[in-house]
Parts: sequence; structure tokens; C-alpha cells
Amino acid sequence: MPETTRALLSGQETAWKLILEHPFVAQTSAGTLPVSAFDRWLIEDYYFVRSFRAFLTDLVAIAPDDEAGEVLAGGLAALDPELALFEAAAAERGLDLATEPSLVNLGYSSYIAATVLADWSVAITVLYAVEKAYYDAWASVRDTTGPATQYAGFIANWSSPEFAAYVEQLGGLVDREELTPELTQAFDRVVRFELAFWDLVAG
Ligand code: MP5
Repeated sequence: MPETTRALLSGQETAWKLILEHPFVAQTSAGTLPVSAFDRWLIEDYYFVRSFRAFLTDLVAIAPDDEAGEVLAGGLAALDPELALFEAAAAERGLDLATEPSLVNLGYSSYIAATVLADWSVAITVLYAVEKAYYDAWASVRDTTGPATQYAGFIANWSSPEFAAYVEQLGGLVDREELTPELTQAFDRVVRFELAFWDLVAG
């Protein structure tokens, strides 16, 4: 069903625009993001990525075939250098990564983890939505920011050609699935959580 991702995205056009225009994203692009907002994001997102890694590990175990398993294994491997990026930045900034996460973050991470127990089609849709939301946001930052920004490592992490290819491959896996109300609901939930997450760290 090559139209599945297209239908999911076109059903969320307004909210997607809100993600791309979010003050956190816009201020990162403009170089005006308050240090405290970046620090808050770093701590919250570190927790998110750690629990996301556990989700991805569980998802690899239920991958329906080798093609899907290989795509997910590639995504999983990329999380080690990504977490190292967070740890180096936190050490530099004197931040405690063990800080208790917000309820929005706990809710988002727990929702994602629970989808593996639901079924493959929902979980792969969630994975695609999470990664696509970050790719689009950080690619928009990349397109408007000079290379000298202090956030270059993070921008590159989610806007590189390799990451773009990964998101495309995930889209390909979602497009093997038929669009169901469950997939539409899961996609909608991720979009709402993404917006709440940006609100949380920007505010
Ligand atoms: C991602 C993220 C991307 N790190 N944080 C949020 C709130 N949404 C999406 O996931 P990953 O695993 O870092 O590529």
C-alpha cells in the first residue's frame, strides 16, 4: 500500500506545520535559542532516546522478516554514537542526565514502549512517525543554520543523508501495511506527543 504514509502525513498537515514552525525549532534555526531551553531538551531527550532504544530492541525481536529486521538493526546501531553525543554535551555543560524526566516524556516513552505489545503494524508506524518528525524538524534547522552553530552535531545526527535514507526505509515498511484506524490513531498520538515535547522544552 504505497499510499499509507502519504495518507498518514496528509491527515496531519496542520500539526506537522506546527512542529516545523515551533519556537524551539525556529529559535534553534535563528541562533536565538536560550541556553536553558537547550539544556532542558538535552536532559529530556536523553531519557527519551534511552527508552526508545529499549523499544527498538523489542521491535527487532518481532520484525516479520529479514528486510524489516535489517532496517531496524541499522537504526539501533546508530543510537550508540547518538547517546555518546548527548553524554559529551551534558558533560561539557555540567548537566545531570539522571534528572527525573517530565510526565509528558514519561507518557510519550511509555506509550511508545506499549505499542510493541499491540502489534507490528502499529509499532512500525510509531517508529516511522517519531523519526520522520525529527528528521523534518532538524532538516529545516539544517537548511537555515550556518555550519558554525554549537548544535552542529545534533543537527547532523537527524538531518544527514544516512538518516534521511533510514526514514525512507521505515516509510517503505509502513507502506507494506494497510491503512487502518489504529495506524491513523497511532500516528496522531505521536504527532501530539511531539508537539507537547517541544512545548515542554521550549517553555
Ligand atoms: C526523536 C527524539 C528521534 N530523539 N526525540 C523526540 C522527542 N522525538 C523523536 O528519535 P531517535 O531515536 O533519536 O532518532
